[in-house]
Amino acid sequence: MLDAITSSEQAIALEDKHGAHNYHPLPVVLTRGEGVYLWDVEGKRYFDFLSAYSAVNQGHCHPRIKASLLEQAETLTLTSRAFYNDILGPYEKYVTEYFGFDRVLPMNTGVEAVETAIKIARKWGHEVKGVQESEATIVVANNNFHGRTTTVISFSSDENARRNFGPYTPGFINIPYDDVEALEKVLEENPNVVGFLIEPIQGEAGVNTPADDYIPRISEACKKHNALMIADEIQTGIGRTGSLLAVCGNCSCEGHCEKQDTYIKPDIVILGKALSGGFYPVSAVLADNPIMEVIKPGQHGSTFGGNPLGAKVAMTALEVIRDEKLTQNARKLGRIFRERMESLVKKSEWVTLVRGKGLLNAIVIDQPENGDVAWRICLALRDNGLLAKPTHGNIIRFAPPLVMTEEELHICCDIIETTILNFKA
Ligand code: IF1
Repeated sequence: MLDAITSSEQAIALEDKHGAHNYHPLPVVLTRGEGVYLWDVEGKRYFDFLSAYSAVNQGHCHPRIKASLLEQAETLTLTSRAFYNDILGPYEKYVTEYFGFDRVLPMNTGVEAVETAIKIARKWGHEVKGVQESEATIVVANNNFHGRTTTVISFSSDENARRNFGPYTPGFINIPYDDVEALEKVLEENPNVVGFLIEPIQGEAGVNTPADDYIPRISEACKKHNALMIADEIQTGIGRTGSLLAVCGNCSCEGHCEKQDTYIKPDIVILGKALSGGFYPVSAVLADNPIMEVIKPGQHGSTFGGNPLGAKVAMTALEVIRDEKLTQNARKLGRIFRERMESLVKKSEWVTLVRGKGLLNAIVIDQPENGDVAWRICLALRDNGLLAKPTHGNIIRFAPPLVMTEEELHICCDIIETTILNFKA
């Protein structure tokens, strides 16, 4: 029988005793979510400013996605890909048209989709580009975050995520982020480079936002050297940054926006998180025929990938983004949020900088190395009814669900401002 939780302490104690200690959560125990709100087990209400790391762009327990999940759960949940099902095909048509690619390869978690993209790029390199077997090399950026598998942590620069998990997977070259010259150099020197795996904005690194021309210039460099541009849009994609994909640049049209001149089309796009609105792990790799066709039957797959429950949920989650104009809302509210934070930077001794795009933003806290000011500000924000989490010690990421209203956003900015202006070290 499941223990009934009656207090935060009890829930925290149970996790502490029986769970692996692979996380250090902010002490708050949540029991319910609706839209932009979360409630803890004591009944206190919070504004969610993390959105489960951008997985609930559509807001918690979105009624349309919930209805879709319940309906499909009563009909058919899993067949494996040994047989066809009647939801996968319609979903594949929908998601490829939505993002403007020929084909999709459905997976479950984000990192599985990253692994899938790496496998596709390597196979393409060996079979199409003509790189000698086992020589395919993928370029990645320093301070990347692409997930937790042994291959993906092999090219992480986060020692905590990497140390003692070796031996590491070879075949990756790290270069500085937001440095086109470094990419051009590595492409010129290494004919075995088959792809450049990149986050259009580095989430884990603290919403590290590159120069405006970074994305178009890396796309050009990849084209010139016949290497695939692989965009990890797991965190930045699906409306979060005020465009459907962060690589869409300054366009906030409702679908894929190939017709816009600001749109850079990567060779491979990786999606996860908000693809299901937080209901279910659904991820996807998108590419056009000349690339995706290197994968033949039996060469890649997953028991749950492409299951009818996930496919149905994903289709509805994407419809919600479009129908509720959440991309456009993220763009509008993001501008207001950064304006409000800019004014806080001027008023507060603690906040030195705000950066980001759409509703993926962060403030930088002026604190000494190994200080705990940002952590304690997050505890104070929690006490004042707003949940956010520090990253890299002194950076606080702010990423509310995209269903927030302008009025709610101002209330949240008031909470952040009051909390920080009243904060004492
Ligand atoms: C954790 C951060 C966010 C991602 C990008 C792939 C994945 C992620 C760009 C893997 C996942 C997560 C996972 C979560 C913490 C988190 C995170 F703080 F580490 F950076 F979101 F900001 N590519 N991001 O951001 O997707 O396999 O997890 O579905 O604790 O690992 P996944």
